[in-house]
Amino acid sequence: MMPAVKTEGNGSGSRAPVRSDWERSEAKALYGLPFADLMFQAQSIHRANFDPNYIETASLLSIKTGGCPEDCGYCSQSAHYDTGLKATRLMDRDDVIATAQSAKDAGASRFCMAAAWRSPKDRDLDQVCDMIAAVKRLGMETCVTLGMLTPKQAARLSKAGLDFYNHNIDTSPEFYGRIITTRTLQDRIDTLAHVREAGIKVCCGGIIGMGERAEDRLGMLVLLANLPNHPESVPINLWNKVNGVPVNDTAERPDPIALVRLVATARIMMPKTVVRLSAGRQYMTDELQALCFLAGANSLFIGDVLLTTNNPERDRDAHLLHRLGITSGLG
Ligand code: SAM
Ligand code: DTB
Ligand code: SF4
Repeated sequence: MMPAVKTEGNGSGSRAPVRSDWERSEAKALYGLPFADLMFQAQSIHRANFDPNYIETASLLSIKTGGCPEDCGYCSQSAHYDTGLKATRLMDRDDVIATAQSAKDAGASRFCMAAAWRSPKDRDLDQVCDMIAAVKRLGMETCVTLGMLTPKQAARLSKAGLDFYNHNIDTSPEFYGRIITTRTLQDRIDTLAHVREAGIKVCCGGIIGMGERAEDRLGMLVLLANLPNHPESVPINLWNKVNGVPVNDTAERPDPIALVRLVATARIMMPKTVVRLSAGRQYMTDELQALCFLAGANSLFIGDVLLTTNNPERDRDAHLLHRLGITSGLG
């Protein structure tokens, strides 16, 4: 029997199947194809759905840093570990707006505001809603990541004009419990459903390089691709080293070719999703990033810092994209 497919137009006349019934064996078979065959499939799908010579640029700001009650074993902001990070209060709205304007001037089209909360308190949400409305007035797309949300909170964010909510599944169902114990994968899936229900676009991905197996990375992609709707945006983060967190004991930098294979597999499984090469780009050569773009990655975080860790400098990114003939907010 043929698998269930949803077919969606993409505005370019080409129609690609969007499936939500991926088996892990199928993901493995794609991932294990001879490299040239995998890349050809990924590129064909990429070109049918996106301009292959354009990359989206987003900028991040930590609006409330550190002191987080969750125990995510990779994170500099968890209060469970001594990472040397100083916790801060929620930033002032005017400082956030000024930073968003600078990000826009530097070439970002989306501004992502992140807070180290398990979930927002209602009075915090008032302030974040204000920030969202103000950033939108600058003409930028907005994204926030605030932890778990109730349906009511998601509706409030939607009303404030929020475009995207970032909430990652982080890893495979099997590996998840080795990394986080204070909230379950199901908690995260519930929040994603509330975000969807409120009409906000979903940004959801995960991290590699924490000591998981290739099988876990594929399990993460299968989980993402089998959500009731594919996330509009999938960030793939390479773990950015942070001293003092448990992931240091297991972390292993993935083989660069394995990263390219993973991006290509994500592109094939989620043909209309924007795949963001997120944290960890400072460990990647220009050539590796170029291969990831060929495999279907079409979004980047720009700016010298992510939340608490480093990102490649703007000039390096601008030079790389220029050499590749890729247009973006960087010029
Ligand atoms: N506290 C909120 C939450 O976890 O939902 C939002 C902020 S949290 C920093 C957003 C995501 O950043 C995490 O889910 C994780 O995937 C990613 N992240 C955090 N620390 C990271 C690191 N050191 N390297 C790579 N990605 C990281
Ligand atoms: C995501 O997947 N990556 C971003 C964003 N969502 C919020 C965060 C990366 C954080 C890297 C570690 C840090 O700078 O603290
Ligand atoms: Fe808190 Fe988010 Fe860091 Fe987890 S990833 S410790 S929830 S800030």
